[in-house]
Amino acid sequence: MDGQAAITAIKEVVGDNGWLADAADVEPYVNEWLKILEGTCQMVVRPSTTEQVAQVIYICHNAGISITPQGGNTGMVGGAVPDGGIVLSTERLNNVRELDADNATLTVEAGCLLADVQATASAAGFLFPLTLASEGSCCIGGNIATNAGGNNTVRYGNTREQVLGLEVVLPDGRVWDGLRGLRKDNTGYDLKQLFIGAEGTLGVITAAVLSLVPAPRDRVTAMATAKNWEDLLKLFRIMRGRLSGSLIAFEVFTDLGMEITVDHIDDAHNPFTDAHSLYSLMEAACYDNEAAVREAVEKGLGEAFEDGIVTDAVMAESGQQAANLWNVREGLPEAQSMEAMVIKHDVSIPISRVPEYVAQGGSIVTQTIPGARLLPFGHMGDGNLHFNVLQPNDMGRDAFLALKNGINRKLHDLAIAMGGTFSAEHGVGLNKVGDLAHYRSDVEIDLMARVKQAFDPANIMNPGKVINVG
Ligand code: FAD
Ligand code: 2HG
Ligand code: ZN
Repeated sequence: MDGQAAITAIKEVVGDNGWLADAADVEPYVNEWLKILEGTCQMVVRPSTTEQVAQVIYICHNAGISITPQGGNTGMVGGAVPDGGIVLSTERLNNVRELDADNATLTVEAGCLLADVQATASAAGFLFPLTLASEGSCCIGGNIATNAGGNNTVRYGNTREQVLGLEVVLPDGRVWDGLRGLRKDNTGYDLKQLFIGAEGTLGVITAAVLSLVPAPRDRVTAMATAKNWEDLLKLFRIMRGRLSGSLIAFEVFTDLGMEITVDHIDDAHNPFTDAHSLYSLMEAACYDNEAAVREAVEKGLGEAFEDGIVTDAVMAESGQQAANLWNVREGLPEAQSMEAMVIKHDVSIPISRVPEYVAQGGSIVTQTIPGARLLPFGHMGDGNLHFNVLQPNDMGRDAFLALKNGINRKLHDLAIAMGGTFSAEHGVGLNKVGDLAHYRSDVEIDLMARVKQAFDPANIMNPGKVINVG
């Protein structure tokens, strides 16, 4: 089938509501929200059933048309930005298929918004623990494809830990039905793990069985301030020691983060009157005895205060106050984009080395881009820092972005030298293909390339992302 006949056939499969080709309609699907990468595609295809996805991919396979899977297009590394071919949007694949309360599982289609997955779990007395600032616009299929991390990794792990089964359309159009809701299943290779975090390079995830946990009866949320990163680490150790599995989030950010978020985000307010260098936002879940968890948080903060580790602290007294504290943290990604052009980093290092990374990384930034504003923040409880660099006020966009590869390499080298990684939770996508090739061993690259070739020998599934083959 030639290219034009294939496009016509795809339109017939999905019907009139299932495709977009006008430039204005296609625009939100080809450009990323960070406004750096701009892509192109022949058409956006929006199938509404797994069977339609399979037929579309079968046609593409036969005609050699490349496919860029896309959920909410909120990714940070350009993985959903197309370079020709079709964008396969999952936005109409958004049914909840089953909630099995006794099994504590939820089976959903890939295009369900993460916020809707959370709400469905919550309505049944469960928690779906994946929590990110983009939850109102990202899709569960995108979360699985990127193995998203977010704010609760310290307690519940990443997306991978929440997935029990998958349904996937393979690059040749076959459907793999792996929708098993089992906690034990040692039957050969665990295929679903290959698709989780593959960023759409091995197939299109169409549905998933998610593992749920009981909803906490209550939460204790507090924000504390500190003078330096060593003290933040000490505070984390105190809270982890007192709360153990009840500690579900330990997030951090700097004074610059507080300043720009309060400036740009309507619902974000600084709960402190004095100026502080560093902030930590912590949350503990209460399953049984709310008073005991609250007391543990109070005692931890009291101990840290007496030892001069924290300089001030507030504890939320209501759900609304807790939400207010979270608004500051959750507003950070958007506030940065409103403030300046940002060169982002998503490194992970052993938690013990976070202060050292910030000190050495800070010197690198100062030397490499004089005048740049450094904004390290993120998920200190799991060792994942967004070591972001904001455009200097007196430097133009293009001049700043020209420095991106150089600063990336230096900060990634530093993370690797400390036993860390260059991508903790955002993935490789398009932006970090060179990093993967540079930092991963020949053995790893060889194995990854062979996995890609085994699943997608024609290289039509999100080509050019994660790993370059052929
Ligand atoms: P997209 O951006 O549409 O796609 C991401 C990748 O997955 C692409 O490679 C795409 O091809 C592939 N893909 C999408 N759907 C499928 C599918 N059904 N089958 C196969 N492949 C598919 N990430 C974190 O890890 N932690 C955070 O705390 C976090 N916070 C964020 C906050 C904001 C404000 C924003 C904008 C983003 C944030 N992200 C975070 C980044 C992003 O990874 C997540 O938002 C989310 O996991 C991406 O989901 P999506 O549906 O938007 O995927
Ligand atoms: C977060 O933790 C996201 O808020 C976004 O991962 C990070 O803006 C960023 O760089
Ligand atoms: Zn993050």
